[in-house]
Amino acid sequence: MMTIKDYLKSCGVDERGLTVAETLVTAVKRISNVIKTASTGKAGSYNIYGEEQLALDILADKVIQEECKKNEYIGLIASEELPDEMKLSEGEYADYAICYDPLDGSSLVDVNLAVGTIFGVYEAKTFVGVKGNQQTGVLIAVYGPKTTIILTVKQGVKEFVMNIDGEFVMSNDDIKIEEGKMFAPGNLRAASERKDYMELVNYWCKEKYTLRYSGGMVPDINQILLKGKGIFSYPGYSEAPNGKLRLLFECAPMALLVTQAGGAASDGKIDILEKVVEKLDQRTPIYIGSKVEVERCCKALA
Ligand code: P6P
Repeated sequence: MMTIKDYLKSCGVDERGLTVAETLVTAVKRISNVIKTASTGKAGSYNIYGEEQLALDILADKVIQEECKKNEYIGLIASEELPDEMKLSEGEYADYAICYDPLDGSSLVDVNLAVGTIFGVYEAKTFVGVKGNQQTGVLIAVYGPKTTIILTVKQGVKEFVMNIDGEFVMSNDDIKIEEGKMFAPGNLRAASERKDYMELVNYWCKEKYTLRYSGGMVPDINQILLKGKGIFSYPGYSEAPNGKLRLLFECAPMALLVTQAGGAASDGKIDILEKVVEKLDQRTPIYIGSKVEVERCCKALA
């Protein structure tokens, strides 16, 4: 059974890159354990988005920081839970920059639903000014009945499952997104004031699309990747003109995975991977999944 290291070596990833992947996988293993045992109470603090942080958010962020600080090739990190990017090293080899959402949808742990971690990997000295298509790789973890990792180094998309020994072995070597009637309509509250969104959701309903929405972006898009079809939408509206999801930490990494699997991702006008990160906390509307469905969203919602 192919391990993550075997696969990355087969893609030509060098020794430095292999250690970066190992760092992220170690963090995932630790977070997977933490979720099962730690308290899910509130941390009594707030992130820069004004969202109350849960003890798990802080714990997951701490785990990732600890692991990244051990790797001399990681010079910069940025976390959805931290106020700004953080330089870890000025070393001449510290070329890697890791941005991450340590535990996306953490409040879902309270009701025992799946959550995830999102890592975007760049070779950069700051995240300001990057575009999603400059990511050299993306790795997401899905903490569900199984702990799985889906990753790309821009040579397609592969899934690995954590086995009884805590090792990740390849479980899907050909993730492809085609077309199909499945939808994950986020921010439905926007339909109350946006006629265009109400009409689009009505279209999906009238056409008997299967509804698959959990409230967790990672498991919801993981489902589109593994089922090979579907659309996840999260538009803006008067209270949040650019929606809720973050370009750097959530949308750009997920866009690279889905695009690499043959799907698409747009903000309604331009490809998510072409959007410049002007601010680390920048939000963006996102329509991501099967190409035809993304085009449908762009036509209906632009
Ligand atoms: P809503 C979770 O809090 C999250 O950031 C994403 O994982 C998810 O897609 C979205 O918010 C859910 O938002 O408006 O449905 O609660």
